[in-house]
Amino acid sequence: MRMRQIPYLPLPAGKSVELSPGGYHIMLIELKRQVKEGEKIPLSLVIERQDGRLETIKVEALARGLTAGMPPKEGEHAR
Ligand SMILES: [Cu+2]
Repeated sequence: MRMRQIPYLPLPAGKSVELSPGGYHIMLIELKRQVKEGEKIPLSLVIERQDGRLETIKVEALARGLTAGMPPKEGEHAR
C-alpha cells in the first residue's frame, strides 16, 4: 500500500473526477473514536471555484467494512 497526501484535488471544468479506494480518496485520520460499519459520517467538502470563491458541499459517507472495497494501492488521497 502506497499513498501520498496531496494538498488539494484538481477539478477540471466539465470533467468528472472519480474517488475510489484504489485511486483518489478522502482519508479520515486522527479520528477521536472508532467508526462503526453502517455509520453515516458527515463530511464538508470545500470547493474553490474558478473565481476563487469557496463553496462548502455537505455530504454523508457510509462507513463500510475494511473488506468492502478494493484495498488502496497506488492511490492518492486528499484531506
Ligand atoms: Cu489514503
